[in-house]
Amino acid sequence: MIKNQDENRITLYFSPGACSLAVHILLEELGLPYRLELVSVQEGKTTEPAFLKTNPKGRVPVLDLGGILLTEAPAIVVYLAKTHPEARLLPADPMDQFRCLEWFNWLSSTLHAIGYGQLWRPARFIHDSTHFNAISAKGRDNIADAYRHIETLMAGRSWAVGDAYSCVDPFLLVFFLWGMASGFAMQADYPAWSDVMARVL
Ligand SMILES: N[C@@H](CCC(=O)N[C@@H](CS)C(=O)NCC(=O)O)C(=O)O
Repeated sequence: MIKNQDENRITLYFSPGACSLAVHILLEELGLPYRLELVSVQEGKTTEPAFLKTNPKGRVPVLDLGGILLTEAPAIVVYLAKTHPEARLLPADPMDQFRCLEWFNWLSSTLHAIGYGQLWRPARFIHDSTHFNAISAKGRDNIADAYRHIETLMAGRSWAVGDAYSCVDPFLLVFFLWGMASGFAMQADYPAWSDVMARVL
């Protein structure tokens, strides 16, 4: 049994603009009752002892399912998709389901943890602060490489996976919005991706 029996007790720990946005979108789409717990990344709240008791990894999102805690955005969105099959947030075709996992793994690791980690959190990669700018610059290049790849994958598509909206699409929106916030020319340089994201919005 994976379905939470008490959907009135869902709490999303989130930070505005963070990857928790993908979970937030899906909770809204599913029409589930939930409460929000703000843990501002900008204000360093994810590193405070009170929150580390909830998630020792010091990251949002966390979904509290009435006492059962789930972390990692891809795990949470797949949980929501699997426990609400009527919403068809995961494709029916098994190969397309693996395609979703392929997207999640690559977005979380290569783009999020490495690319954006280097750009925004160079201190995670080296102690010597004199190299921070160089690491951030390399992060920007890595993000641009990943964005080019996303654009290639999006060419001629309406949605990221298969022929319908899936839980991958709002996750991709997070990285699209981060691109806008980081000065990438999203519409001009990534028109196919922009079209899919306009559909998501
Ligand atoms: N692998 C995690 C990454 C979560 C993550 O890095 N969240 C960021 C916000 S997008 C965060 O909480 N950062 C807090 C910090 O860096 O202190 C996931 O996919 O949920």
